[in-house]
Amino acid sequence: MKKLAIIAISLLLGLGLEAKKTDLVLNIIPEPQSVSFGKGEFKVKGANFNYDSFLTKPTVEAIAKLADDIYICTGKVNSLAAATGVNYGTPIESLKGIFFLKDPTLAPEEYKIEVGTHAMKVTASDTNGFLYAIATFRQMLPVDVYAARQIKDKLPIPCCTIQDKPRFSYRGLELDCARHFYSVDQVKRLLDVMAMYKLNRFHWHLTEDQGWRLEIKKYPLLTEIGAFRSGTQQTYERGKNDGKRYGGYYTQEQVKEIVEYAGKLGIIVIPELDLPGHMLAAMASYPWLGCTGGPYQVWTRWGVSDQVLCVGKEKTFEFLFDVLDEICDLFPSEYIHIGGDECPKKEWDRCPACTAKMDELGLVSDDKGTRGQKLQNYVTKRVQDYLAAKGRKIIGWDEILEGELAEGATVMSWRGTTGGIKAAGLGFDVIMSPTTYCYLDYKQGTTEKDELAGAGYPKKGKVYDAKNLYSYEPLDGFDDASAAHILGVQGNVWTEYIRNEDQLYFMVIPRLQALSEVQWTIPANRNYDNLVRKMQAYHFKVMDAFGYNYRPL
Ligand code: TNX
Repeated sequence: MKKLAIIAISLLLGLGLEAKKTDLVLNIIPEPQSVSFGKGEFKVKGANFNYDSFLTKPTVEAIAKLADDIYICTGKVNSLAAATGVNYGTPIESLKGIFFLKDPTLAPEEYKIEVGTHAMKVTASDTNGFLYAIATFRQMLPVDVYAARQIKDKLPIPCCTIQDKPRFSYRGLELDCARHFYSVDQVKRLLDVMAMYKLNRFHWHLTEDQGWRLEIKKYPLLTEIGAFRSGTQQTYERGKNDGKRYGGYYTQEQVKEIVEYAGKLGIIVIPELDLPGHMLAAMASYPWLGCTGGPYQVWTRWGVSDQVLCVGKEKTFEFLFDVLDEICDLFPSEYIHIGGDECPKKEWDRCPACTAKMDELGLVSDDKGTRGQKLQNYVTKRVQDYLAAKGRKIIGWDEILEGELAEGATVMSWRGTTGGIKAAGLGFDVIMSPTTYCYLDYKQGTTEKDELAGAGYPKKGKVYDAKNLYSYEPLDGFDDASAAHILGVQGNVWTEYIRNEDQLYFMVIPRLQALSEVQWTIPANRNYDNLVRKMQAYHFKVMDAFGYNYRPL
């Protein structure tokens, strides 16, 4: 009898242990580089937070925010204090509480989390490393912590060691705030969700044919006139618009606020001044910027305009340099995006000033490129040199590669991957953002909602959903030498058909999470089914808690 009882008890215990084992799944997105589990768990509720004196202010602020959120959730204070007498080398066995300690031997953005039964030890060498450790830490806590809902739980975290670092250093998302305008608070909300998934570059598309969104003190008409259009194309029909005035812009103060906000989240804001095409809003404000002198109108339709900047006139360059001066004062980013995409050369070919410029420069059409393309090369080079003198580098869409591109430029490959492969082969750094995978404005399916918010461009039948994005392998097609030039991957959110936040997040989530694993996770750890599981088990609930819309999987 006794024997039987013992067998039964051990069986039960055994089953219990089995159940515990299957509990040991984390829901972290992007999937970390390595996770190994130990025995037991650490209880976060009421644990003291300690940080060493080497941490930066944003790191300490992020730690304090985490402690606050846990307090709201558990009702028990997690005191915050300077750690004394310990450093990153102190073994976890001799720690009690939660420790944030700088480990200078770790790479930029790398972090490590050790969880023992009595302590958690978090180490990194820089601010971003700690921010990512904290992002991961949060994802090991119940969704309620995000929602700041009281749960009176002990908040157990399984004992484990996580070692993590990004695969690519440039992990971007672009938002087009020109086709549709997003307020300061709305931009901040996007930055928040980017930070949750360890993205670190916000490419801010601020100027377009359909609207100029950045206050420039020297040229006030850019926002007085250029920030507003008289109507908006609402369907896929080019000729029709709703006839309603639409617009908005960011003051320089607001821009500073966003740059600072992003900085605290570990995100660098890269502004885009799209030139010499996509400039109608500026030309409507200052008609002398165009070849014919106008009049021009802020565009009410989508597509590519033949009307582009007149680059035969010096005055146009004065304008560009003045604008870039103000941009450089506002954005500390080393990289400035200068666009360069979709610039038809028709007007240049019949403009006296532009043709005179081509002659003066001795430009001839040959197998390297047309005269027009070479004129664009000249524009790119002048802008590049101007920015270089200010210590800045340029990024341009892959059209800047046509003709001849000067050393030091970074190419953003959007028309598939060929531009990126060619550029890297020539020794240029590249950021991969191919339409085939990374265009978050492309339709994810065939429901009515997909129709409403999705761009009309992609071929019928092709579905650009999270699964398609997830299948993207950025190194495909690159040889080893060229692969070293890939700085990273970016998702683009063009907003011709994305008119509000609801549609925005329907398009962005869960493709953003899929993108984050393409950018961060090593291929061996990528698994789409696991991403779906993590989304269902945890992340959609997080999105609900924060009120982000999404497209269910
Ligand atoms: C192409 S991507 C564009 C954008 C459009 C987008 C729509 C790029 C450099 N240019 O102006 O918004 O397609 O998907």
